[in-house]
Amino acid sequence: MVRTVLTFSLVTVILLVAGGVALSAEVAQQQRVQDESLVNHIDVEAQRNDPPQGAAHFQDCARLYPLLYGTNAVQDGVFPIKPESSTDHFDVYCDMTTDGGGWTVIQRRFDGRLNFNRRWTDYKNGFGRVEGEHWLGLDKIHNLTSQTNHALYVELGDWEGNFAYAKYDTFSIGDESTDYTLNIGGYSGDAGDSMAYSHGYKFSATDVDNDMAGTVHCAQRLSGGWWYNNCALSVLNGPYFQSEDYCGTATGFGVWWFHWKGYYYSLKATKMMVRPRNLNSNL
Ligand SMILES: [Ca+2]
Repeated sequence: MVRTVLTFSLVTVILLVAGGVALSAEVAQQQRVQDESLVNHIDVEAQRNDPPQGAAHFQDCARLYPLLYGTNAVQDGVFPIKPESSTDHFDVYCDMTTDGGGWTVIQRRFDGRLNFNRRWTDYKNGFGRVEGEHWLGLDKIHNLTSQTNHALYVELGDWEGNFAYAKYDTFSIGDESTDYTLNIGGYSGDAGDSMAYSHGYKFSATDVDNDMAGTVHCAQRLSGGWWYNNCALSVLNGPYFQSEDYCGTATGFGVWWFHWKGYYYSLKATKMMVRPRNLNSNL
């Protein structure tokens, strides 16, 4: 933790020296954004109606973190970003408090209000609102993770108030021509490694069967888009069950992570988020 703080301090100093006037403008802009959002989210419509004209957007939440840190404004929330390979900026939810912060959230569930049993196009483009339950979208995840080496942090919550995590030092997905093939490795954490089984496999959705199960359409059977092998050891986009509903169903449906709670425990909360891998280690 101390190392992380020191790292971000160093980054802040470097940015302050290098950024000059441009940074001051960004500080003013971001401070305005912060002032408008004393709770943990920003009015997305207001953001869309009032984009920072001519302002250089940060590529992701990790690049934004030093600015917030330098202005004592570190908090989770919605911010516009623009990855290098993106033609336009878009809003994301930034987790600035978990494991050193700087995480760009790509998936989040916590109350079951959003249906994840969706077609390819929805998973490609994203759905939900970034301040709530959402899937950021495969194209955006590809854009975020294709420029530099990225890490993935998966946070899981059960119905008893416990949390577990799985962190991967390697995470990226190919573009649509590869069917968003998953590249994942370098596990650490206390949830167990339930995504290695999906490494190297394509994404499937309810209308696209790219899995390795010849007679089964895994995304249809498990009701959620994912990187299916001969189905999976984790399905974080499956149907959401309230706590009173999942017990005893024993169907294998739900939002589950095999190595933590098995196939028959549908989780209360999930969060998947990405960050450049070298953020902490190379400075
Ligand atoms: Ca199949």
